[in-house]
Amino acid sequence: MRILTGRPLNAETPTESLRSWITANSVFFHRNQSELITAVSLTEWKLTVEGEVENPGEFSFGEILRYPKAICANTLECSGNGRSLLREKASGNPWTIGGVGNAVWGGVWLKELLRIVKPKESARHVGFEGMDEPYGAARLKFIRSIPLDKAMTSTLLAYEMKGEPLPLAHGFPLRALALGWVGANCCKWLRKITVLDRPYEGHYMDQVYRVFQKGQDPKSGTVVTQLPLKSFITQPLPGESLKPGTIVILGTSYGGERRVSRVDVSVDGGRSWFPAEFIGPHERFAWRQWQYVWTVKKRGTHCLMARAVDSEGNEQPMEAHWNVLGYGNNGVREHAISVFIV
Ligand SMILES: Nc1nc2c(c(=O)[nH]1)N[C@H]1C(S)=C(S)[C@@H](COP(=O)(O)O)O[C@H]1N2
Ligand SMILES: [Mo]
Repeated sequence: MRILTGRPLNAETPTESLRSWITANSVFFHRNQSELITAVSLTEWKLTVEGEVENPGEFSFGEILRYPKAICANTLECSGNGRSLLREKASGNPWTIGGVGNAVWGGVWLKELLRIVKPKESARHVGFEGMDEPYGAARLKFIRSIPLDKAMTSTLLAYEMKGEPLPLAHGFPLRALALGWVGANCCKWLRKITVLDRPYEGHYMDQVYRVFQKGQDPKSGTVVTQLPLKSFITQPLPGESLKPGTIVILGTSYGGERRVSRVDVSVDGGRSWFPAEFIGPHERFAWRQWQYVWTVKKRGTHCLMARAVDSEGNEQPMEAHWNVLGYGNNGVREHAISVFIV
């Protein structure tokens, strides 16, 4: 993996490992605000659910396992993925394209637990708190909340990743997955869920994970929610030298809660476009892999691009909308790659 920072651990998936529909657990990207949890005792672990509810309570791991098991494919992406490709620099971890991965997760629907604790009329948001302890004197805890509607319709509490117990680095024993939404909404090492009458207020809600411009108060920016509509090329690699003949261009495409319905590929820097062919599974919240078979005779530099279109006809933008923290870089040009036919 490509390590961006060692403490906290932030590392991206190598491009070769993004070519299959399932990303192997061993190379799934890491994104942390705090020190990694090194051990969790399942017998001592419990999940507290409280706040604006009629029946606050605690759930042991055994109790969680007694709820009907749900299985769901979901592509998880860090909102900063692609940041280092932006033409104007933005602050944050320098992700290229590997701050994303797809897995089949097993767990329990959050709505099942919420039904037990019964949110009150006043309930609007659901806050998540993990076991990780923050760095620094400010001791800012990574606590974030999502709207009650998202929590009730499409949020999984996952304890399995690709049929294995959730790996420690990815949130063992239980993590939230707001399906189709960026990683910041997917709290790892869950220990407390608080139902709130408004969005949680705190550093990780108000100062970051918002889209804002220079001179603008971060708090007035939009909160990052679903993944941007995006596609990118995973084969060949940028700068690769290839022989003339048949070249299989591989890539992926996703759009959070949107459905990707087409991906177009250009091999001439965006002058002409041809539809790619989808390959592999097609699941609601998971990426769609695609291929484009390119026959090339002309030697020299070729600029390859991919562009996703969703079921409502929205197109991936040629250039992403820049923001101070560089979130959601889905620009076609920013993701273009050059290869050499020698
Ligand atoms: N408790 C906790 N949960 C967290 C984080 C964290 O630092 N602490 N980081 C979030 C962010 S920003 C992302 S992108 C995802 C990354 O999940 P992964 O490390 O399993 O890939 O976890 C999210 N959940
Ligand atoms: Mo993230």
